[in-house]
Amino acid sequence: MPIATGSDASTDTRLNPLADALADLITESWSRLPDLEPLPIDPELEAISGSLDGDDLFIRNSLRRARGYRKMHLETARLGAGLQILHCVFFPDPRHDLPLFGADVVASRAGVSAAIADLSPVAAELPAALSSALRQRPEPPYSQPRELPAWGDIFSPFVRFVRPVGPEEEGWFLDDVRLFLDLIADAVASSRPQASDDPATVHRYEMQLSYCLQQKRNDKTRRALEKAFNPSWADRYIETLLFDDPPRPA
Ligand code: BLA
Repeated sequence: MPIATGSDASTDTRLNPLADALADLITESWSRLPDLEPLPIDPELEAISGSLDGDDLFIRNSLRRARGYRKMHLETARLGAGLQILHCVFFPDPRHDLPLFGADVVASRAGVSAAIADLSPVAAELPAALSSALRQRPEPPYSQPRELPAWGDIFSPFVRFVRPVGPEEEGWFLDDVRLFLDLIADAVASSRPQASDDPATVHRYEMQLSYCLQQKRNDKTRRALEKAFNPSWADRYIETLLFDDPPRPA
């Protein structure tokens, strides 16, 4: 299977309209965060393209950091056989009492099968200001809510996990994500770091580590990557880019 990486990789990288709209929302949102900076990324992982069983295959990865967030990762991918993925995680700096933000959209030729987004806690609960804002959000009547898998105990009670049907429900999901991102922007604006050795910082670091460990139990991600590439490539990608263990706060 021919695979090109880095600057050799070029292909049509548009995705399903919901995934494209979310990618735009996320990049607009992170570009407004204070102290935004690019994070270095292995050129071999930044852009990957090739073909799989005659289908286009590509992955685009962007990495940023900002005040309060040590790593913000957006991936858009097409992994053959019509499988299209948007994957995003904002990993907080554990010195800040800020939630993880995660989103995943999986689409095939049959449409979007999974759209999930959450502000996930790194303490026993989300900060009170976030919970109270989220308790007041609209509850759109999605026709196909989905059940979380067992490893999904890392998500908050406000997680949205649906199979959105049609443009109206996709619009609701975009509104849900917009609210999550706006709440993050507000929380960043007023957040002040605690010391690296503060017990609250250490606990948030441990919670983030366990978030990564639980995400690595999602066999569906691993299998999709193994099929498009191979098991050892998939393992390296998951361990070094998607859910690498957070560095200890120092
Ligand atoms: C499900 N994720 C899936 C599925 C696939 C992928 C193929 C099955 C689709 C379905 O159940 O309808 C594949 N997701 C990928 C791949 C990447 C990816 C290859 O992100 C590559 C980067 N997953 C995440 C994040 C969240 C997440 C950040 O990476 C949530 C914040 C959630 N994906 C998630 C969940 C499921 C899923 C909860 C459903 C799992 C299940 O039902 O067992």
